[in-house]
Amino acid sequence: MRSIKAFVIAGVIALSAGTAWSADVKIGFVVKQPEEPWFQDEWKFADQAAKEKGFTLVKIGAEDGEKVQSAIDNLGAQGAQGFIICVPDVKLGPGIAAKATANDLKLMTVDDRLVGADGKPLEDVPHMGISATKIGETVGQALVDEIKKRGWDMKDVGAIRVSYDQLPTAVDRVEGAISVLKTAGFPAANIYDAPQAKTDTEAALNAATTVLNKRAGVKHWVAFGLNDEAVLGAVRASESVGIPAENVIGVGIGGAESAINEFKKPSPTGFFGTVIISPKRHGYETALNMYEWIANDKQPPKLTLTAGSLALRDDFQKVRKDLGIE
Ligand code: FCA
Repeated sequence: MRSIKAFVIAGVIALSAGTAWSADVKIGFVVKQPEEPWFQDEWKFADQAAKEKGFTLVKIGAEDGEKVQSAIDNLGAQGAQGFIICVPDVKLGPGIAAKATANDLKLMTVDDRLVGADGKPLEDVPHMGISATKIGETVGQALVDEIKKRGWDMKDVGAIRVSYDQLPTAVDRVEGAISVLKTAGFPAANIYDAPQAKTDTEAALNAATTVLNKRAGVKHWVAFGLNDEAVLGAVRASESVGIPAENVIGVGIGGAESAINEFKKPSPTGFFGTVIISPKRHGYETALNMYEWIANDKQPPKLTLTAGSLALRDDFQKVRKDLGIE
């Protein structure tokens, strides 16, 4: 009798320890630009994973290296077991990895992959990013198709490469676009670099305005960059210098609210299309991977690259529907 009772009690303790465990899991989700719709969406989907699995998600915006450092210490102090991060600067890689280890936190990156002192990716840190070159090529192809459709002579077209070359995924994206443009006969000399100081619309607007002012004689323009914000900046710049919308073809990457709002405007702007990428995979799946790692010791894949789908002003609703997005 006694032993049965002891057995039952032991069972109850084991059970309650098991249920307490998932509630004890705390995961950080740190992003470099919390105001950007893409990151808002990532957080939204990470929250969904937290709700489903019953863990706590701590969302932190960290726009610079110092904020990243204090975010990690903060997560450590509140007893989190791991975090997912999209860093403001990939060169912070070794410092972030060291700080995570010091705080006994598991580390995964999303969107932007950490690099070491040699500029090579930190391959031990599990990462989910977009298939940047391929998605850039999709952008380039969309531009080429539309240039042809409008009957523009490529030698009369200028291309704004809104660039952020300190970020490898940004380089891969724009170079993907450029390779397709060049193969289609677009003159390399007509591609103008517009380096942005930050990856937001305002910085892109400033960078593109400089290019447009220098090349005031160019009639037709195409624009591409790291994300929708970059291309929106270039489109806003073209408007501010008085270039009619029909003379501009901008194709972004993202497909979040900033792009959708643009498509919904009653008269078309130069923002012609976007390659829709998946905040659900980047938010929900990374959070779930981290949870499995902490709770069940299941290692996340070292590298996952997600795909994109081209959506134009005319068909974005259908593309979103096909992708299962509202
Ligand atoms: C980078 C960009 C974001 C988004 C993400 C997938 O972090 O800055 O806008 O495109 O990659």
